[in-house]
Amino acid sequence: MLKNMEKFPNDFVWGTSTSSYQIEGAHLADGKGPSIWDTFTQIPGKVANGETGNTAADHYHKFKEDVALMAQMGLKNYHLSIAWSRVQPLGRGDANPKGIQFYSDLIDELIKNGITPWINLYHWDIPTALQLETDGFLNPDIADYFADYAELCFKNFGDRIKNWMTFNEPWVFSILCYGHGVLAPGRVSNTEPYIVGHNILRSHGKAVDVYRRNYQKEQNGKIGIINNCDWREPLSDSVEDKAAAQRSLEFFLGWFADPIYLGDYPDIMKNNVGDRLPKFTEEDKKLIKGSSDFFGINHYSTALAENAEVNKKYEVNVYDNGCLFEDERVVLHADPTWKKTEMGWNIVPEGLNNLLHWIDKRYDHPEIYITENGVATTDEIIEGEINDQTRIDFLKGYFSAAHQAIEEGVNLKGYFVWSFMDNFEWALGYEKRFGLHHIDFETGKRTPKKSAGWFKKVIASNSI
Ligand code: PNW
Repeated sequence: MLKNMEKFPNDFVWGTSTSSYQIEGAHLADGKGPSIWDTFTQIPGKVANGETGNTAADHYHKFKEDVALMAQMGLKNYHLSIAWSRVQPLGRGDANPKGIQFYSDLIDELIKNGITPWINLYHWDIPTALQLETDGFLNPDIADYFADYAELCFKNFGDRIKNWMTFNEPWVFSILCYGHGVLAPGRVSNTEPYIVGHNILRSHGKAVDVYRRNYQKEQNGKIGIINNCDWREPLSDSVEDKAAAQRSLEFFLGWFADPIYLGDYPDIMKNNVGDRLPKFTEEDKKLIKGSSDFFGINHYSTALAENAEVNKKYEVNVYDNGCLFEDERVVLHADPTWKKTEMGWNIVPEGLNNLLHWIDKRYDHPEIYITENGVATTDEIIEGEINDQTRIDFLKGYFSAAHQAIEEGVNLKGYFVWSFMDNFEWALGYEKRFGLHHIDFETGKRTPKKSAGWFKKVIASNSI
């Protein structure tokens, strides 16, 4: 027998993930306000081939067809995000009844098909009006606006939602959106990422407080946040490189998870970032510490970490997942034997196992959900079929690493594959396909890939 068939625990949650701007389209339909992605995609040069999410996979109009495809593959859990500007077009003030109706109908359709919705409130698409009028996440007042928006969602959907997530990947929204400027709103700064990150944590804390005080008891759900982190292996056995790997993990994940689980930013960040790292007030700390019922983690890759000599110039590739290089002082490398995905990301399944253990130890054995993991592949339709064996192999490797972590005692409760369907891959447009379902972006036609059939069997047998 193979390693006892790699059976997962009976209550293990298998699911898939998507996000609003990447799939919905209908960008100004039925009273929706523009978000910063609607604005950003209009700036020439920001997105590959000048593409936009104006139509995307047109999920807004095709959601029933999509839910039917989910049911067809035996999916029991689906993680989606709500577009803030669809339910509250200006980011504050009046709600948009048609936007609320859309998500309400989608939730009902999922439940009717035996699929549990997991809802993330923010996947990088703040309403443009709020951004322009208040500076969005640079302004501390965002915590109040976000908590109001969150409450609107708890009120309207909370009777049917048991799993809430406040933010997807604060690290990306801080570093790639405000540090390197490759994603909306495209700002480049070495100060703003820390302010934005700080205000995300404060907004998260406030929204969780509203939920816990006014809704959690009655609605009987859980609430948390989704962080992302790749694994860091030291480049060599030297003390310096080992410290570099640890430092890199603290800058990547510790930045957001330490305040929530340990009460403040990692010391290494306070040291290296100095005055540019904001400080929490006692009131902030009270709201943030202990504010996650589970640990959501998105994981895609691994890199080797080398200690950087201060003042030496290095090439920094943003999609290599560096932080702000001069603060982190780590240079990333790849082992030449590693295979890479279409994104250029290293495929290293044991990195997931290592990361899960790191989280387990540092944050005292939390309940963990992998809220995203997946791979971009070149998918060709041949006689109506898409044989994405590379995706299956990738997922097999990572599922197996997750299984090993569970056997070794990590409290991993679930795994969501990114993504249910091909979608708008941000600055890279439509070329990078992460879906278990192929989308023809010209016609809107959906085709399950071979990996969808394979994942169906994993779900049904609860084993790899
Ligand atoms: C995640 N990085 O983004 C997002 O949550 C998804 O919206 C996205 O489609 C998916 O991963 C695939 O890219 C990331 O550079 C983007 O480290 C960039 C990085 C990580 C995650």
